[in-house]
Amino acid sequence: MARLFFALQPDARGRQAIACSLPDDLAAARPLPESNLHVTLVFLGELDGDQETAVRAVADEIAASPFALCFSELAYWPRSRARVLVPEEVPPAAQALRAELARRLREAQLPFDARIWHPHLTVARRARRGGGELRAPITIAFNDFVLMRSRTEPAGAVYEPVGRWSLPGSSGVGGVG
Ligand code: 2AM
Repeated sequence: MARLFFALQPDARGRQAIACSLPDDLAAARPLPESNLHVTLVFLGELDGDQETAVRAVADEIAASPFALCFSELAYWPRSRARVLVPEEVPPAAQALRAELARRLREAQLPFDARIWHPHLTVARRARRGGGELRAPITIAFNDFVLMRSRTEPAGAVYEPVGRWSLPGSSGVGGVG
């Protein structure tokens, strides 16, 4: 069994933009390591090997366009005690990617969290109210999406991409990486 979710992963340039724009004071005990930064597209949960194979087949069928997200707000979400980057707006291509994944997962009778999608990028956990503001809005281009595996280590969750699919019109690569 593996705990899996589809996500958007900022590339090196995106991670750099985030690092440059975050305030020094995040008001949080646990900033996320750069390698963990992502926007969840669809949370799947614990899947067995057959389900993971079926999920990969769903991803193979996706035809969606690349897009950019502009994060202008560093919010505090009290329920998850997280500091999160929230996009100014969700472009139609991003909504279409999420909708197509959800539709095909439903058709394949695969389990996923079907609640309304609130795209966000968590930058710190165990946070409290307060802390600094973003120095500048952050625009990140996404040319692919990934299947991420989550493992719980003593120091916190570790997320690892175990599959990558390019969005047409981009020069992304298939396979793991
Ligand atoms: P979060 O960053 O707001 O905690 C791995 O757990 C990723 O999936 C995290 O980005 C988490 O969001 C997200 N996620 C979305 N729905 C979830 C759910 N139902 N259970 C756990 N994590 C979920």
